[in-house]
Amino acid sequence: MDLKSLYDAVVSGDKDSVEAGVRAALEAGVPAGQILNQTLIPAMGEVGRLFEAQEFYVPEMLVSARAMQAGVALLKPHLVQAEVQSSGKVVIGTVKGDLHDIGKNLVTMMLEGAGFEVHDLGTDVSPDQFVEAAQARSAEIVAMSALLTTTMPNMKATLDALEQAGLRGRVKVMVGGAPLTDAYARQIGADGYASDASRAVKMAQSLVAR
Ligand code: B1M
Repeated sequence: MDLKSLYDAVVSGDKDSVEAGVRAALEAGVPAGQILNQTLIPAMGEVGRLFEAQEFYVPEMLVSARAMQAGVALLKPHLVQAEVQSSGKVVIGTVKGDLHDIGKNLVTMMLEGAGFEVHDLGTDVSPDQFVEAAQARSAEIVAMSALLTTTMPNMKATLDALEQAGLRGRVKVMVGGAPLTDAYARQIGADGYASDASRAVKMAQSLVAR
């Protein structure tokens, strides 16, 4: 299967064809990062465009997301090269009210690949849950993802909760997700923003080094 067919399989939510396409591309020697960044992620962008154009509805979006996740699972061993020494402890989650987790899962995968110990709280994570996990895990970084403009303010609520718990002195906060910008991250008082999963690794490394 060529990469165009793989792209179409993600858009149409054909999970079996996505798995077959990813396997075939890997066997043909296409680098995992290229399959992810040049095919799977742009295909999800097209799904978003179709949703906005009201050609797709939530069920279609969900089926495409599941197909994408199946493809990502096959890429994972090729993207992640575990290091022996821990680079630092990260607590990650998608903020309260938000169920999007594909990007957050990619960030988790890449951080783990760079040697970070990552505790993933999943989706719809409340400020209190972030605070409790950061305390319990002695995390150096709290990492938050948001895909909805309506849930972005919950990043600020989490920063406030960390402040109130007296953790802002020792915990760095990084944020990301499609609607976020560096300016927004600064405005809410986050320590760092990354636009994609590999930049998230560089940001986490620089936050730990600070
Ligand atoms: Co929804 N959704 N969705 N959705 N969805 C978007 C986000 C949307 C832009 C679609 C659109 O209208 N074009 C729109 C948001 C509009 C807005 O807020 N302005 C939208 C909407 C409206 C909704 C619902 C409200 C729809 C409804 O019910 N009427 C609903 C909300 C549910 C909820 O969360 N409460 C909803 C539901 C869903 C599904 C459940 C069906 C499904 C999610 C399944 C899942 O995640 N398990 C879904 C999907 C799949 C999408 C789109 C199509 C794709 C998102 C995605 O996975 N992209 C999306 C359209 C789009 O983004 N173009 C859309 C691929 C992923 C790899 O990219 O997540 O951006 P992304 O992650 C990137 C970077 O952003 C970055 O790294 C990643 C890799 O490069 N990154 C970080 C992410 N987190 C980071 C954290 C970091 C650093 C970098 O540091 C901590």
